[in-house]
Amino acid sequence: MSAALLMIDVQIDFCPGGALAVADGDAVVPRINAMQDDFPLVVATQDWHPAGHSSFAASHPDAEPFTTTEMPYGTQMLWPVHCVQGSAGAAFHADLAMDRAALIVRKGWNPAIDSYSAFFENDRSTPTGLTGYLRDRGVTALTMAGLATDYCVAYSALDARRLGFEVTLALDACRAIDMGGSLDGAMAQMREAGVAIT
Ligand code: VGL
Ligand code: ZN
Repeated sequence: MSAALLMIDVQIDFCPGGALAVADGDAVVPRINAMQDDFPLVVATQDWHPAGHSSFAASHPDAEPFTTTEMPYGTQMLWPVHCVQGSAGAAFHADLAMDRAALIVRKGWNPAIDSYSAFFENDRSTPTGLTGYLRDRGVTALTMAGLATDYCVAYSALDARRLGFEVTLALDACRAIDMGGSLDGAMAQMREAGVAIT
């Protein structure tokens, strides 16, 4: 069995002061840094949207952030403009140790489809390529940490279980957006799917 640490979206825009700030989001940084040496492989994801991305409320006439719209692939939450490719807010938190990251998976770059999961876009079928990378590297067990617990972390954990990986959620190294019961719902789904929560 080979294990990998997946560091999810530890970016400026998801930290206090950022465009889509998660409460206490930067608290994950020292925790994730401290975990890295326990893993032979470290992989990071980076939310990476083109300007005018379809998940931004500002890209839809009269739409407010944190409302939903129907996309061809299903219901999509509309977000404030965040993690625009090359912007300061899209950068990893400056204190996040990145030297050991063997791979950075950028996601959400397709203008027409959002991508919460590290494995599939929000149509739940277009792959990012991470599955093949991990399988090629002999990885069978994944530990996940980062932002946000109820969106990108949860979608990644659920997809990873579906793909047959052992999944552990390092809950104290995650922080949530937690809107309208989204955290409780995500935690229930992850427990149901067999995600180990520590
Ligand atoms: C995320 C909303 C929009 C996340 C990314 O990283 O959880 N959430 N884009
Ligand atoms: Zn995003």
